[in-house]
Amino acid sequence: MQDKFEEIRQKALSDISKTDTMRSLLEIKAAYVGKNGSIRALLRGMKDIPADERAAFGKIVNDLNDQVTALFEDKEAILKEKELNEKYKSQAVDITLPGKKPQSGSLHPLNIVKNEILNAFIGMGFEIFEGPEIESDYYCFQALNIPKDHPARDMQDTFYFTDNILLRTHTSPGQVRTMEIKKPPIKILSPGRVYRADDDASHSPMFHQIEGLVVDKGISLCDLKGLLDEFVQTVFDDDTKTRFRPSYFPFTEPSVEVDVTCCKCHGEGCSLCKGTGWIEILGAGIVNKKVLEMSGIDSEKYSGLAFGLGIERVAMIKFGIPNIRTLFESNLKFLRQFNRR
Ligand code: FA5
Repeated sequence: MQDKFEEIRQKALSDISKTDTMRSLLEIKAAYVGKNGSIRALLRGMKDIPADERAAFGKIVNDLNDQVTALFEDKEAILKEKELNEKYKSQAVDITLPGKKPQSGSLHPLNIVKNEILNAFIGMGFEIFEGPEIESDYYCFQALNIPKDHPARDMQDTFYFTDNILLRTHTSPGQVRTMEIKKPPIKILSPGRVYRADDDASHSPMFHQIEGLVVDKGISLCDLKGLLDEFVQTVFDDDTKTRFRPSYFPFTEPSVEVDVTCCKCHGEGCSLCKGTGWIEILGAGIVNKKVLEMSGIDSEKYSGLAFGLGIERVAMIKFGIPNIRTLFESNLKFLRQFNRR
């Protein structure tokens, strides 16, 4: 019997030493110490052993079971470590390789310029008030002293949903909507998309404006000029010059247009500035008393200044972009130039 036990022990030792995967080790383990394994079979045979030898037999079989189990545990520990080392090796990172730069997006040039403009004015105490893109005829025109059939409507032909509902042509309705709900002193900016039936190198059917409105006691053209000069100094290069031209808007009186020197020719005259050396960036003026009154502001007590500037124009001048369409084409080669990261 002793020989048989020794034979099982030796066979187990040899099987275990030949095994080099966890899976086959578990299979062999089951064949020896598992429920149907050969050592368990010995224990089951105890009933055939004479009673006086049973205790000694049981002890020997249990010892054998412990020894073989210990052999399996040792091998299991070795194989586990081997598997772990292989896993580490296959997942190892070569830290000497150069890093892979992750692709990152960046702000669109129009957003860069918009933020710069807003920040310039926010620094002067302005708040932001946004109005709707789909507007009524009343807010877009009538409340701004542009009655139906007024010739000034021709300059802002737009896209109508019905006779009275349209895509706004400018951000100036923001002036009226603010004055209706806010009492002076008022100092707001109203940025957003606007739409017109326009299309050439410097005009797009959809573009962005920022409206500015200040209403308080004693606001004059001097305040408007000082404010816009300060803005141009903050947003453009030091050598950019400003020009104020008399103009006409039904909602301001007097009205001006502000030009800055052309980015491409620096005032010499080129195709971008149509030979004038100047590019218009905004319209402005002193808020017409009729507009103040229609919006519920006492025009005897208060006066206001307003301006509306085109973000695309400012971007074209700042970055030297000759055609407005470039800003809407989603050309990555163009856009990557503005990735400041
Ligand atoms: C207006 O829209 C007035 N609401 C501005 C204003 C506000 C005047 C408050 C007085 C008081 P204008 O049509 O000139 O004005 O447009 C203002 C600016 O928008 C222009 O100077 C130009 O920079 C830009 N702009 C106008 N049309 C286009 C277009 N089709 N594409 C791109 N930019 C445009």
